[in-house]
Amino acid sequence: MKYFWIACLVSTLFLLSACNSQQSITVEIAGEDIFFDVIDIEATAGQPITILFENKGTLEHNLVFPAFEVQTDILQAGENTSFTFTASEPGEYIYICSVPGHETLMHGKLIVSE
Ligand SMILES: [Cu+2]
Repeated sequence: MKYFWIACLVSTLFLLSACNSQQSITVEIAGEDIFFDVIDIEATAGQPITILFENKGTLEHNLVFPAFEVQTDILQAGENTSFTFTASEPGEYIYICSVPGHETLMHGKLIVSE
């Protein structure tokens, strides 16, 4: 009988965690010369988003979400970094490389649904 209650507790906890839509996502994005290898990210509102950014090019690159005022430092070739933020409102948000001259080719879009 003791195991029955333990099994109930474990399955309840499992179901609760499975129902949690706020589980974080992690997205790996590489900066190349000169484009991002990922140009579409999908998330739900309130979901923490971790960006793992690596500069796989030979030029300097960074990654900026202007709407959230989050950005990486400008990375040299081979460097990587990460940051986490949350988009609380549904919408479409661009991300860019803000190194002068790169934005027109280096941009992507985060789509946040309800
Ligand atoms: Cu760049």
